[in-house]
Amino acid sequence: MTDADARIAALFEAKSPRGLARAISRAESGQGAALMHRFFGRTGRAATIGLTGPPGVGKSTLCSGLIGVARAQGKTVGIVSVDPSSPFSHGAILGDRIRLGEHFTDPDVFIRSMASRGHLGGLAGATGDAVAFMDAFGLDVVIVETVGVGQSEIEIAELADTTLVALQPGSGDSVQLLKAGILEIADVFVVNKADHPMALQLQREIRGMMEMLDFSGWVPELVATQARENVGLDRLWETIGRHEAYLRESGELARKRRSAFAHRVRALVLGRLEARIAARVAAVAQQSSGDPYAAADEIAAPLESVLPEMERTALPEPAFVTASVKGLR
Ligand SMILES: Nc1nc2c(ncn2[C@@H]2O[C@H](COP(=O)(O)OP(=O)(O)OP(=O)(O)O)[C@@H](O)[C@H]2O)c(=O)[nH]1
Ligand SMILES: [Mg+2]
Repeated sequence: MTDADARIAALFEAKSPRGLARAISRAESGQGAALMHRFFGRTGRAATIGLTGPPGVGKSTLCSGLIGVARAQGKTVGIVSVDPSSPFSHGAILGDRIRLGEHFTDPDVFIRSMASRGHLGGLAGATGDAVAFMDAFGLDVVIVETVGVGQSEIEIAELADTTLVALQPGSGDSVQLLKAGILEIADVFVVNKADHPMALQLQREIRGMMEMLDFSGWVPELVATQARENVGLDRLWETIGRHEAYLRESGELARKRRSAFAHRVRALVLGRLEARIAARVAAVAQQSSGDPYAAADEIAAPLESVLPEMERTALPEPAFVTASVKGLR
């Protein structure tokens, strides 16, 4: 452990939020390994909640509401707000400062905005580390907010115990949801902006789509909220609590966390390999006159000889996918 890490670790031990903030910064710059070795053993206590949904649906406002409910119960809260599309997060930080207003000055609420692009292991790397450090620090609840733009919401479902998918009425074709694979990852659907005239219609559409699926175990619940007016947040919190209880009682929690662990390991390993082969891929692509398979062989064959026992096996089904389309299986 370097001197810098030792100083951070001492602050962290002393429960200083600066220690936590710096540990996350180390992880963001790809240098969090030593601190993670030190503190990972303390993780596993926090309830982790992923909150995803399209831009502007009200995720930050919902976060603010959930913080309010959790704080009223005396729980400490960590928020990781991820912008998966940008290497910079200044805009996101300013936006969240407005939405999360009062909570910014609460010493029992720790808020961190981060960009995830370009970090080792992508979202799973940087965000996963931030969640783990908050958990090890002793925060009771950790919420990860991320804009749903393709892969990011799937990643959140891999990492969090409970995944909330927020949707807003009147935003268009519900078939988009099906195609985006969002139905399969939601433990709880949040129809926010329930004051909107199309809100009931959206709830009907979600229920209609759920009828086309078979669920093994937990059946996603639907909660309508008006985050800006603080309506429905208690119910949402109760629903999250029910899902957590279900995970614990069914033994699903342990399975899910093992799967999350594997996901992070895979992302870190692939991230390291990617960094090492990037230059070679570019060089081979420049020179190659053959097809992509031949070019890939040129790079991968030496690696495969180092990992001789590596067999082609099907990737395991992620633990968070518990729904299947009726009639397909
Ligand atoms: N009408 C209505 N507006 C709401 C409600 N909840 C939030 N809003 C508004 O929706 C806008 C977006 O809210 P945010 O909480 O920033 O949404 P977000 O999903 O975090 O947005 P990004 O992080 O930019 O993707 C704000 O103007 C909120 O005041 C609600 O229940 N009803
Ligand atoms: Mg937001």
